[in-house]
Amino acid sequence: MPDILKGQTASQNPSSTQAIKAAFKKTMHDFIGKPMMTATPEDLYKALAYTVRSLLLERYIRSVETYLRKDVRTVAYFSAEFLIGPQLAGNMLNLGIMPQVEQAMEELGLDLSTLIDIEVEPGLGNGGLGRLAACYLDSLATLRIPAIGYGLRYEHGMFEQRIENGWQVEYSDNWLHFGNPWELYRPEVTYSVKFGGFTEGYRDSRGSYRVRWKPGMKVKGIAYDIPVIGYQVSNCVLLRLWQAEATEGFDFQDFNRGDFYGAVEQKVMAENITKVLYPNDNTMAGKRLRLQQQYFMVSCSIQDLLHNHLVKMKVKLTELHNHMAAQLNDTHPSLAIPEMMRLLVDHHHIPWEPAWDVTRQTFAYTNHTILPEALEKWPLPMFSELLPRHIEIIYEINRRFLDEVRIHYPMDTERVAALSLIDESDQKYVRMANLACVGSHKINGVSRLHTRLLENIVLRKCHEYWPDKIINITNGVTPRRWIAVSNPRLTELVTEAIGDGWLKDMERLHELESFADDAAFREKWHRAKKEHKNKIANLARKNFNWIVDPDSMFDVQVKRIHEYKRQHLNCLHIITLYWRLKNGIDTDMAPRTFIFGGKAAPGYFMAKLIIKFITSIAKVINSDPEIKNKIKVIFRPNYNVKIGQLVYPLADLSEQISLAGMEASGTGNMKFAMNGALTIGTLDGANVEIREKVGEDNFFNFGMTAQQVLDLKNRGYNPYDFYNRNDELKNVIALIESGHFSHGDTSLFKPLTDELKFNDQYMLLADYESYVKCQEQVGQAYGNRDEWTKKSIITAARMGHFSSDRSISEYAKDIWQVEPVDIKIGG
Ligand code: 26W
Repeated sequence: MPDILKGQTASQNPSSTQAIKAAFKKTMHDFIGKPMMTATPEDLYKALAYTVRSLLLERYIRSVETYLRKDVRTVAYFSAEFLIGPQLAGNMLNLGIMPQVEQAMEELGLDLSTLIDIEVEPGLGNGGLGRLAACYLDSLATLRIPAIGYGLRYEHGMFEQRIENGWQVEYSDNWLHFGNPWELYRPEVTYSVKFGGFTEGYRDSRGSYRVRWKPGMKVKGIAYDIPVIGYQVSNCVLLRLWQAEATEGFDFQDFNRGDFYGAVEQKVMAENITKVLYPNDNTMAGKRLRLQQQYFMVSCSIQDLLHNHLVKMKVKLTELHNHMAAQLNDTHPSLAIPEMMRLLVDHHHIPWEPAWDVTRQTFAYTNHTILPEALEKWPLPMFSELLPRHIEIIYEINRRFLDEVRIHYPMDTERVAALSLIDESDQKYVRMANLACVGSHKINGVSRLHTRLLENIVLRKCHEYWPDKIINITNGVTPRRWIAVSNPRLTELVTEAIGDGWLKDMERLHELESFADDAAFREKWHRAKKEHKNKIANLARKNFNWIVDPDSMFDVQVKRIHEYKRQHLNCLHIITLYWRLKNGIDTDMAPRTFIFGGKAAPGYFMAKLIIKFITSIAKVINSDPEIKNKIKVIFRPNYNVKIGQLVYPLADLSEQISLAGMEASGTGNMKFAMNGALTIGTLDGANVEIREKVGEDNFFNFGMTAQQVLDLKNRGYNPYDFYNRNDELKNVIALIESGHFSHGDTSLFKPLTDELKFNDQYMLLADYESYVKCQEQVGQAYGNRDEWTKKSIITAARMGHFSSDRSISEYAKDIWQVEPVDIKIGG
């Protein structure tokens, strides 16, 4: 027997150290095909990934078998983004093999954490919405709910951000360069997707009138499957991502005619569809390719669903809603509704009414934003040209719906116009949110405040028409990735204190509360954070040559850069402190390190200027000898899931300072707090509920409430009044205007200061004073280390509610009506 196979037969248990070691060697041999001595770090990572994947697949295959055999009710989660992050560590944790793998690697002379670090993450999402989808897959699997996530396999994910001369510069992301060991290529799972052309009516053999779509172009969608395993269960869910390919390699007729370029043109066009993720977060661009992406994803997915139910499970399509539930992650996949109607009516010849009943009972829609610029609407001419059959179906849905509305509200043309799927106020548009609302049986917001704003403002008319349709399900995040994987020190400490049940039942973190009064425990808690800060400070020095003091307070704001999130309010505070120190005020302040991270949409001028602003004040302040290291400002480039895992555990203070009423929920706020950071925040999104849970004493609240924001807007907001009234604010803005942070250039930040003084859409000046005062309280509180640690422990202990397991249980009960299914392994 070859040497590499020996260990494997010696051990019965495939998860034992010896078996893992043997499997690793065999993978090196079979899949990498190199002797260990010539293996690159990527080779070693990949060999381990395949080794772990093989254990995963055993459970995945058993899950699929069970689901098919039992014909279980399944959830289909539709999302244009799945920001799953690196897979290796999470998979090992959920499989419960971390210690054995570590040991096995050690015996092979390899360091596990170095291997984990090599993984390139798939950046298949922008921010909150994409990451939420990923947390939900982890919870679906952990709660043993049969599920499939449908999305797109973008060849280039979120761009890589570099900072050059203080500005953001975008580089294309090439996450597939070394291959993706977690995915299974499924060329046999392929569907054809049509675009353009025209429709025509005809009579079928029974004389019924039908419509047929003659497309102008066809594209192939190919499945790539990524199994996702739950924590300490054998259940797996599937993430199925579609990639676009040309129907033929290229057109041989063109080729033979000598038109080499024409021959590949179609291929290039088709394959463009899944080329790149649109890097816009909360802004609608109205680009044709984006609409193509959305339809491509939805068409492949619905065809796949119908195929699986009809062919594999022999379900009658009029019964489909009894066998599955489909969730739309925002409106990006809402074309699923007319696509389902098209397939049921045109292809399966189901009459309109029953088809509509099935469709509506199948879909539910989650709204993630109330920013008007993010609400998707497609210009009618573009939409009709690309999807001629779908526009007819949408018109038919609309006609029937509005007839119904007119019966309930005769003569109320304003209401009819507001509910219509077509915006006719100026140029015509298809309104995707209205489509999603009409075609769904439930609509949910993502925090209590957000849901209330949906009911009262954004979807008011819809709420009046269907008073029971809108519900709230507050977001959550998975404690497996965001505590256990990111923060092993804290995890160990918590587990030592209360056992390991909390990772599956996060409410059990409450048991930690009594430890807040235990001085020895507080010391350990403080040390866990401190050690992490030390480690990152060392890394920062090594990798970026940044000098940071681990004894200073780490004050962190990481998230997409957007005016409504108000990173520049944070900057105004930093400059206030700087101004005070320069003027001999507050010289005994506790030292602070301000850490920023986040990407700006490439076309969003103000957001990019905010990045330049942060890096510019960093440059001036960090090198000012008078500041004596009291303040350090750092912008960590290329913020992503991996960096998030490093950052959440090290924060002392979490900045959640959006203008109240703007942030639908926020999920970073949860990740910080469950790692023991205290929050400074407005009463926005889920902050409201976090504060309620952790207690007012453990949350630094400032600023206007959403109601006060509305009232002030209604009274007429004039930022200049606030500017005039506050001398310190005037000094701060004058300092920026003087060119102090821009080498004397007084024009660089003028767009920023002018916006604040004369328009201030996100009301920074109105909240400035309250923010600065609140920060003073934070500073004082940090001075009392023991009290701070107590608050930190209590905060983490009370965050159980924000586990995505709780969110998913609510979806399962209130929307999907699905039950857990047991998967048995090895028997
Ligand atoms: C059409 C362009 C576009 C792209 C992305 C519009 C809207 C989006 C997303 C909905 C933006 C997003 O990620 N929203 C965030 O969703 C999170 C998960 O629910 C919330 O926690 C955040 O508050 C919300 O901004």
